[in-house]
Amino acid sequence: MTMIETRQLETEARRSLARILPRVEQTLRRSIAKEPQVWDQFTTRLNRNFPTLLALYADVYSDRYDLFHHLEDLVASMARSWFSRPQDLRELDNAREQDPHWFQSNHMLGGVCYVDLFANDLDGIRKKIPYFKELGLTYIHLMPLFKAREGENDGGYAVNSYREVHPPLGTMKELSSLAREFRKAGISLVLDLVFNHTSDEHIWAERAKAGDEEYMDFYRIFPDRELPSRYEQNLREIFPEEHAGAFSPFIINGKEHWVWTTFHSYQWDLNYANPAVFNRMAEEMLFLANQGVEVLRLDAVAFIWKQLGTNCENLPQAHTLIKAFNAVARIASPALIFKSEAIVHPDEVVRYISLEECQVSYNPLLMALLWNSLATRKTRLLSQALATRFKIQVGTAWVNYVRVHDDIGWTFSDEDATALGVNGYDHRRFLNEFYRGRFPGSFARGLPFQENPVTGDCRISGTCASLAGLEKALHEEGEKEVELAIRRILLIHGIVLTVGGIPLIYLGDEIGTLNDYSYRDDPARERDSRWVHRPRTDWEKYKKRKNLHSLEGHIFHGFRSMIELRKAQAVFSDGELETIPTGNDHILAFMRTHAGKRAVVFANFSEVPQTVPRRIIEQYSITSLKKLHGRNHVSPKNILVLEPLDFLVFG
Ligand code: OTU
Repeated sequence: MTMIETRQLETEARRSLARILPRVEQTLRRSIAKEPQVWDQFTTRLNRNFPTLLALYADVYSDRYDLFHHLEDLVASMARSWFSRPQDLRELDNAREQDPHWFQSNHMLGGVCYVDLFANDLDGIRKKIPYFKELGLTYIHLMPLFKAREGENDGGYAVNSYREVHPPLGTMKELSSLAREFRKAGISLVLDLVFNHTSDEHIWAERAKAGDEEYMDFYRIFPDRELPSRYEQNLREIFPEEHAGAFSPFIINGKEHWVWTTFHSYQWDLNYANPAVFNRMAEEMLFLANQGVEVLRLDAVAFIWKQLGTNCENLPQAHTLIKAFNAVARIASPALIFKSEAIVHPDEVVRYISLEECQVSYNPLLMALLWNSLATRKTRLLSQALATRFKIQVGTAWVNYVRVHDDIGWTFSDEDATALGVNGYDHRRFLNEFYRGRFPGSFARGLPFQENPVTGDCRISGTCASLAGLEKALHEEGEKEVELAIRRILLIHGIVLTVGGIPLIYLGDEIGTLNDYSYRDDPARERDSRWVHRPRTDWEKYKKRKNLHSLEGHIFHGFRSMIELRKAQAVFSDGELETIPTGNDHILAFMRTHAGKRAVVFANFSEVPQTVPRRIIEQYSITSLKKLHGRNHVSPKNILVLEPLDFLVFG
């Protein structure tokens, strides 16, 4: 934007606020009289960020004759929300504005779990805070806990109300006091903002079903198949096993209509072409922020804007809307940051990451390529990805993980694979065969998810331990294979803990939890294999974590020693990563640098010993570093042999 455009925008913003603020002030006159300083805080941040918000909002909605009405409505919502924001969160706002990179510290460690599966309810989660502190968590993502439809609800991603906790789990009051307890324990609460869709039982959808035109315009509803069929010519099918295409039939006002349902039929995509949808979802976002949520996981960000003739993923307006939500947060909940959930081509994933959009993002490419390296025992794709796709905007951070509640999708770039002589389509077929345990010599026990016989697409479900070979080893093989499986679990988590960014552990993986096949007996879950890796926590297993002779203790001890290593070394906070070309395809090697400190990591992805070439030892002066983790030392002749599946750190 040129200087003149900026000045024009600032003038426009000032004029708009001059018209809007007196009316908003009038509606809040009693609150302002009671807390004038709170109004001053609000107007200070509003004046600072409104030009940005106005530009973004107008960019999407400038064709609306009622733009100004919706803009005023949005400012009023932000003002009301700011006055409702608890004082301790306003103090957190100030602290985070002073320390905007708080989440880049090497002390950060994330955990994710379902409230009911991990500890029955919110009170149960509260009682696990001592365990979260023992593990070293500073970030806890509680899977969707909002009031959801009964029966099938996509693991809570079909939300009936963002204002209520799903009754069996507790209440919103309990959630906000839990968030306060987490903060006292140095743990940031992370929740989902499921903002691409609501359940078909959300009040907005109920009103639409009753034929209320205002709420029918909250969704993408068509009177016949004409436009849906045209859209579908370019759309991906996300849940083909549940319904073909991206639309589902519903009777509205006694007539059949077609509703946009990217995911399950009971998940209705919201219509962000309607500014009222943006404004209402902004209110839900600020409501959750005022409960003490510090990071919102923006679910299915890629899908929120639709345009005929495109694949309706990752469109420019989707980015503009997320930046507008970010600007709303800067004004009315400054401590809040966004985590992008875009499981798409790596070129697109990185476009969601910036201080103005999503400050942090899942790193699905690293996740997929860690499993690729375990299966192929080769690290070229992984090393290439770290060298060419790991660096992101200063001040932002990856959330690095080996798996979460979802399926594993092979989202590497075909162009990158071709550059290494690998055919992307064929290689995905191999990986799906391997992780289903159907490829000769596979150690994995995973299940297919949303297999699409037409396109050949398939994703994989499974816990870390079952995909890494522990399930097969325990049931069919011996001690040696059990040890190798444990090393695979620790190897890929070791990389996640040292590569940079926020490491995220699916809770249960730190004690080697295996697949749970009981979901097959539950009619609401039997068709979704992702429930195989969402087992109910076995606290008897957790009790063994202190017994080093137990399997759980062996794995837990391995996690704890790597977590302590990360927290002890500032070099593992933000900073640089440089891949080291060892010339040995079985070894991944990289150097981390930060504030004059450096650390070198070697990871052997094969089940046989591998030697690091002497020239590497000398070129990177490894002998001048201390060995911080792993089984072997550098020999006097500068020879370093990595044991099978070993993970070594020098620093
Ligand atoms: C997300 O999923 C959630 O993580 C899934 O648990 C939900 O089923 C889904 O949205 C609908 O809310 O948005 O970027 O492949 O990995 O749909 C893609 C299935 C998503 C999920 C994918 C992902």
